[in-house]
Amino acid sequence: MLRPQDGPTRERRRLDGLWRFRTDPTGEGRDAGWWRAPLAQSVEMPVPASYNDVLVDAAVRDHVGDVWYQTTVRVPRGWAGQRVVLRFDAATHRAVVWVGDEEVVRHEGGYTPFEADVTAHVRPGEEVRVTAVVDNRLTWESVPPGIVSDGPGGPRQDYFHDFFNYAGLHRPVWLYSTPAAHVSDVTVVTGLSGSTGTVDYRVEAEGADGLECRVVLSDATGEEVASGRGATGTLEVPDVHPWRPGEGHLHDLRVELVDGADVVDAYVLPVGIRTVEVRGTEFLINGEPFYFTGFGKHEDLPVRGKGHDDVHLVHDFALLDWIGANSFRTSHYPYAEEVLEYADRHGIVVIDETAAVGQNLGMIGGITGRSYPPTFSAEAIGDAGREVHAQAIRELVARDKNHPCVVLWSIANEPEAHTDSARAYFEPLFTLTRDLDPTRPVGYVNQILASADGDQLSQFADVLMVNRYYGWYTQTGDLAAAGPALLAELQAWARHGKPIIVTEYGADTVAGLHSALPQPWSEEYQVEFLDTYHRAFDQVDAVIGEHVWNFADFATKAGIIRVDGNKKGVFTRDRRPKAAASALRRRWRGPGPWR
Ligand code: GCB
Repeated sequence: MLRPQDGPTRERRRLDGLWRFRTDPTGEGRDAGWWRAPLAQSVEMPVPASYNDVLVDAAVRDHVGDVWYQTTVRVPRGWAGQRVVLRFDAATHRAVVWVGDEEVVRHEGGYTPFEADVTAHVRPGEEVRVTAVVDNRLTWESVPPGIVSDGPGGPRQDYFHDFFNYAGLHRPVWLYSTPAAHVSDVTVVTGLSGSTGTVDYRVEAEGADGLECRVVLSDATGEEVASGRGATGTLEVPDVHPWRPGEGHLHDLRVELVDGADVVDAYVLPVGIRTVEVRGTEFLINGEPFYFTGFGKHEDLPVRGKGHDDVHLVHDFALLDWIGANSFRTSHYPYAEEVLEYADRHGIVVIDETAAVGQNLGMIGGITGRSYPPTFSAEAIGDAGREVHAQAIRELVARDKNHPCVVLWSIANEPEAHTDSARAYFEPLFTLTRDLDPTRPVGYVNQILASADGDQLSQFADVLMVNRYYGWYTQTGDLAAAGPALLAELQAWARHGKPIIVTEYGADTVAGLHSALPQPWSEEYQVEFLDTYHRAFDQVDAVIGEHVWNFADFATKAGIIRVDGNKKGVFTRDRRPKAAASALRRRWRGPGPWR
């Protein structure tokens, strides 16, 4: 699905701002038809933002079920004769949307966009009411999963992942126009052969019978470097300037549908020409070994929750640059497209993850002492849940396939991985991901219950991604024991003959808590903890990446092992560095294999 853009044949309008908002604790709005009139008893709610922390109201913060958003928009007069589309970049976790009195689209999944052709429901020059009901419930048939139960105070949401269940309209909402005959999708695959770059392109169009497709590739200076005709083809770029880590060099692919000399529709796609390949235990970008330094992140901010914000977008990337990080993982869901576009432009490498987190009920049962059904079973995540997961993968690849920054798909974080049922669940999902995108490696993120010998999913993965917490959840406070245990495990994984990225390692740390003898929770302990891990990584050739958990402190649900959220950030939630930040900066900006 193409991002809306302004151009000679297209225009877009952001519907962000203050919308009418109302929680619907009894779920009456769908029966009562709340979309048919101005939303009664509403308050004002900013879009984009999570709604949870904006108002000072526990009933909103901990709400379970539907909330309603509504705005009124005037469709530009100049769009007469154009196709008009309404697009939500995200609605967490599912939504139904009406324009005026008509339902126009419904969507499952909180982190990928959806849109509707609303031409028939709007009149250029006139106002129209846009209403969305957004449901935040997590069930066995959602990604991520959860359980809703009845409590004395109303429904309660339980879930198995370690970040707060923020919900709402987290990303921009757009109204945009295209011609009736329009470019509906573009796919590019890039290659390098010596100093020549190649761009295989495929254009899809709607209503374009009789029109010709023309493409022009230009360099950053705007100079044309290649061109082609037809909906598919290969462009060759001699003396190419590739996209590479640390240097987000982009070309522009201008796609046009033409009728003789008339350009009926035009769409411009930024293209980074680069290759990605796994060879033995190496991860190659443009044929050169790449070592990942960086973090697992979150979209998480005070008050805004998961609401996208350009100020923090730029600031987080500035901190990544300051510390010497060359990459991050979109733990544990697809991030806003603005984030990937920024990474494209700045040469930051991304591991792109689905929202499949918390699919490990054995582990959760071990932590909480509660008993759950087997994870991948008819009583928990069954066929319907897997289909939702498959659809989440389809939508992720469809959205992000053209981003040069994305070099690796992660189809799940820490699922159960040591059982036959896990293998049966995941094997088709690996196949699906490869079918959708044969050009990028695929992996999943492993948790310690599935050891190097017991894991049943790594056989399907191109890259091994492992999260480890020796010295925190086990050997707590005992780094002398943690180091050797970690090293032994990494050596065992290395026997698989695949590259290993340690996608999480970290210790909760209270900013400002100091201790001469490094004690858990102190800044000194976090520094020593990371050092211990780095010494082990440096002894295992197959380790080709280190992502600290986490970039910044983040909100979680209430729990006895969390004090005001997860404190494993190298930066606080308001992005102040802990002592570990300078230590990481010395390592990552020093002369390691990563530079
Ligand atoms: C993990 C999870 C991550 C948690 C982290 C922790 O393994 O992948 O979501 O936040 O551990 O801090 O416990």
